[in-house]
Amino acid sequence: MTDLNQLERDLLSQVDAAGDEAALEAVRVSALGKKGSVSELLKTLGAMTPEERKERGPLINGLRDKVQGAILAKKETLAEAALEARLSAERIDVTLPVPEAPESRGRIHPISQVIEELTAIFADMGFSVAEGPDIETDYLNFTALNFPEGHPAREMHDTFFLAPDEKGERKVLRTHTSPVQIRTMTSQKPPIRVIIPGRTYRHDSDQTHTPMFHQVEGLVIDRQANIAHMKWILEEFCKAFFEVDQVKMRFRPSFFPFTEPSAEVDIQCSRKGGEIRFGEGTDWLEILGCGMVHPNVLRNCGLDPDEVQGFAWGMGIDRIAMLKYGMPDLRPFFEADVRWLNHYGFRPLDIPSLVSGLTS
Ligand code: 2NM
Repeated sequence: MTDLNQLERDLLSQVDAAGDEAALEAVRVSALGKKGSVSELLKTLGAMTPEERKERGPLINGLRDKVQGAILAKKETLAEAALEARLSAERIDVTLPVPEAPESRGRIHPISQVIEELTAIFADMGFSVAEGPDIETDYLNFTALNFPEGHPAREMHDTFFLAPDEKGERKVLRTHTSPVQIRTMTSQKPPIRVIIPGRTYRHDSDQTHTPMFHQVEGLVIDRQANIAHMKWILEEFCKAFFEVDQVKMRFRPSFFPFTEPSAEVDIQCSRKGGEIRFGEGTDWLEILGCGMVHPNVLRNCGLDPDEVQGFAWGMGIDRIAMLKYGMPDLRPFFEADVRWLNHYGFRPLDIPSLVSGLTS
């Protein structure tokens, strides 16, 4: 006859030794499965005499209950241990820095950022953006803009000249974005309100000049567009761009071939400890040139100066970017140094707008 005590000790120690759910299941099958040791014992009850059954029955059933209970308890312990192991394996340190996604790791160049900012400001005042080619004809870059042939101003611009085309026409790298104003005035009917941001070129290179630089020019042509309108637009622009409540501006008489009268514009600022602030202080800083469009320029574009008039202005984008973002040197702008771009660049998803803030 099977020694039930021995079998119980064996089975319970097998249950105890099971290291995982699979091992425990194997023990269960070997004891309580169809052909398991305990099941086989239960089957013997049927062939016993009533006396035998009275004695052995409770013992065998008791064994079955004990083994079943032990398996259940072990199952719970194993499940807890498995959960514990998983929790510690999947533990994360929430204080670790989150790696930036590839699409947000790039940086927007300060020039692009400033172009976006000033476009948002002028768009809010009803201006659209016009663009033109970097290589222009001598006519559009100079002649149409009232620079007389052979006038020293053409050389003053330190122009990069290109080989003449098949018609013998002299091409240049545009020295300002003004040729786009000519293109606009000849292709659109007034009222005209455009800004033209873009690359410009002059043969000039030192701490504050690079042979390629950026300008934004503006143009308004209408029946009665006048200097008061121009001063308001420029003042609103400066307040919005430099993000100050008030600016003082000074208009000094100047000369440009394409405007009459012409002015250079300074804004008041304070310089303390190498930091420039606008809207306060006693210093002046030149930031743009402007004027009423010369009647000859209007005529060159097929417009009648007795019918329409207007104003225009131009400023250096690189320079206002340096002023706004405290960048002391112009040269790294165009050196494509990723370290500089990581430091001074802007996040691609922080898009400037007057609603969300130019520099959120
Ligand atoms: C400046 C300053 C003053 C200007 C004038 C024109 C045009 F085509 F309408 F005549 N375009 N840009 C202008 C006027 C540009 O830059 C310092």
